Amino acid sequence: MTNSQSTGKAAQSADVVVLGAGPAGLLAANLLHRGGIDCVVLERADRSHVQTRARAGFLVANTVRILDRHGLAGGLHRHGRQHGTCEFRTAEGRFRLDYGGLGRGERHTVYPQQDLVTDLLTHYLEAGGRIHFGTEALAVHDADTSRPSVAVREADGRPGRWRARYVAGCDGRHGAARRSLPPGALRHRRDHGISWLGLLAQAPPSLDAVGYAVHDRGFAGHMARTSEVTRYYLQCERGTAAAARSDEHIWDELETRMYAAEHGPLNRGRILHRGVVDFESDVIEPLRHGSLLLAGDAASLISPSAAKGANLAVLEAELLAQALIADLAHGDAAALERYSREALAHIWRAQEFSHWMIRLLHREPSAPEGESFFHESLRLSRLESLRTSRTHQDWFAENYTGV
Ligand code: RFL
Repeated sequence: MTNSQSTGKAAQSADVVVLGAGPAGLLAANLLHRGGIDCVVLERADRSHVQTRARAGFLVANTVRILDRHGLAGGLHRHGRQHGTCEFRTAEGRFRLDYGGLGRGERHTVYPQQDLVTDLLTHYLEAGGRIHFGTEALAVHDADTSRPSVAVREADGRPGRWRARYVAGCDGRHGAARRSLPPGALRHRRDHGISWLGLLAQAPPSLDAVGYAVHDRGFAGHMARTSEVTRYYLQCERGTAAAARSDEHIWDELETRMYAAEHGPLNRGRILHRGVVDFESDVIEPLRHGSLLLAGDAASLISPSAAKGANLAVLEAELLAQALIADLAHGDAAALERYSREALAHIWRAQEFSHWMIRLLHREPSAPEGESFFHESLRLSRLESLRTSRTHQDWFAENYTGV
């Protein structure tokens, strides 16, 4: 389709059209609007869906610094909780790492993603920012020109079109930005062959640490969200339906894998939400395709094993907004190329650590018959090194709390 095809409605316009109102899109829009750039956010979902979608919770220190720099961290300082300990459990016993006192001495702030999104949205609207909910981007056209456009389905179901100078693709892994990439765009992809059943439970945390349990039956994880809500993870077979197990069966399985008999029972409660995450990672390269730029999950998908996705989204959104402002307001035409290079360096660092965590926490799923003992022994040795080596612990802490 080309620009000239009629949609039956006059095209609307903005210098930057931002696709998606997740952490990446909303932070970019806040900074662009503040930088005097005419921008609009197009979001497929309605406002209440965006503000209640529970996903991430662990924010690294650099994310807090970025939000602080722009006066957007009020909510997380008021309600977020500092977190600096994780506990590894195995059949051999358990050990704790006070990572807040290791490496660079940085901690996590636990603050639910939906609250961060709500804060970013509130700031944006109060500053007079434009956003259209219920507006689905269908495709980005003419990204190889300086006058791209976005075909949309508007909230009333009618087709529409937005013209722009740049399109910021922050619409996640299934968004229109990825679908509109030119044929030459590279997608470096890895399927780890591992899946987690992610659970959100109406139950107080059961330990004052992130819990990582390595068990013969598979991985189990515990992460506090608030004083009343805890996230749990259970490794599951690929293709498992999220609803397949009863709440009771899930709690029994969590207690088995977290060695509750040895280390104490879990606080049980109603399971509020469950969803299966297949561990797939990918990186789109480059992140600039003419007038279309990618950030957040649209740029790179990262498994939740190291809790990096939302943190990368925030980092990339700041870099992208700064590059767009440099280009549009100051004529620095090279800024967007620099954005792609710089963001990719951060993405690959996070991918490497996330991949390392996957290998630490799971049996090697593709180990050929006869090699599983070898892989398993390497994994236990890796854990033992983490338990005993201060150098290894510092390396872990630096990567765990960084992006
Ligand atoms: P989002 O948050 O997916 O937002 C994209 C937005 O785009 C909209 N959209 C469209 N809008 C218009 N037109 C279209 N065609 C559209 N298609 C989609 C969507 O409705 C949505 O509003 O992407 P963004 O901004 O890049 O942010 C990425 C993060 O959300 C993601 O990486 C994290 O949630 C990953 N993640 C975690 N990251 C962390 O840093 N720390 C954590 O503790 C953490 N825990 C997690 C996680 C992800 C999880 N799941 C569900 C995969 C835990 C889980 C279970």
